[in-house]
Amino acid sequence: MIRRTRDFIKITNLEIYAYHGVLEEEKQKGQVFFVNLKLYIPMRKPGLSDDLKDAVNYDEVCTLVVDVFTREIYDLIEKAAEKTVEALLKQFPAIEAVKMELRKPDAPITCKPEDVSVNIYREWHKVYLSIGSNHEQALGYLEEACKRIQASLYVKNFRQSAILQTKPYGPVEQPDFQNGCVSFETYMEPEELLAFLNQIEAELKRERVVRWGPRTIDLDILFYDDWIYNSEVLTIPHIDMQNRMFVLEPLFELCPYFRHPILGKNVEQMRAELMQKSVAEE
Ligand code: A4P
Ligand code: MG
Repeated sequence: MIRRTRDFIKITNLEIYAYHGVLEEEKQKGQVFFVNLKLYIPMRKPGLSDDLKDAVNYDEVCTLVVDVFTREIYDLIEKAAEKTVEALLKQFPAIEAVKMELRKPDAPITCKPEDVSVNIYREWHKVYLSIGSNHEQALGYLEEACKRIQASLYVKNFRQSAILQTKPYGPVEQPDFQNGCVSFETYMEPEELLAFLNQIEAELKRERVVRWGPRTIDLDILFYDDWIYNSEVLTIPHIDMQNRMFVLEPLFELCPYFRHPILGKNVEQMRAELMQKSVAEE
């Protein structure tokens, strides 16, 4: 179970005059918005040290919110809220998650509710990927893929395992692979992350000629926090990771004690079991 802090800073009704809205009139005349924020930040350390450098400065938080909120004009308050939260998560690494309510009390609507607001919650998720290539320039492709992942605005704390040369797994005869694992934090949603990785694969001109066949780059999602996620396009944890030494070996370097949320075994145990199995089969 991934545990996040329950400590938070609360900012109530920060009033900002801005020009977001679908109607031309809203863009011209502007109106008042109110921002409510809950910033989830572990506060034990500043609580003990009494030192501002251990804390998130809420004056800086408010200044950033006003700046982001007034720098550009958006049709939707959903977008204005998203941009604000993204800036906070990026600018203040100590923030683990943000809850934001954006109120637009004078929204031009026919019936007159007391208030209208959008409410969003965003948090950093810990992700593990398997990366592999068996192209002639495998190492170059892996390096380039890692660079592109790290360059994303939505990624922080990127780590990479050693790259290992591995024998091809599966029924197709093909050259050896170079495999590794990476971990990072992101607030991309699972399918958004998949689309982001697919785009990197496409940009690196992956040739999908034969299933399991030679490829320039393959980026598979192993874990996304401790989520169990199943859809038509995505299965998390990766469906076959426990049977692949080329996954478990580099993953062991990054997170030996991370527990598979379905199998209930950590990476060290899965790796040991697979080793025993392959010895028994020899
Ligand atoms: N998909 C579902 N779940 C996931 C997930 N957790 N992460 C879907 C990523 N993708 C996921 O995969 C096909 C579709 O799976 C994706 O479009 C996505 O919607 P793909 O990577 O696009 O196609 P593929 O790689 O040709 O097929 P497949 O079945 O994913 O192959 P694998 O399982 O990736 O195996 N031997 C060694 N030593 N090292 C290797 O790296 N790799 C493979 C490929 C075979 N043998 C290998 C290695
Ligand atoms: Mg794949």
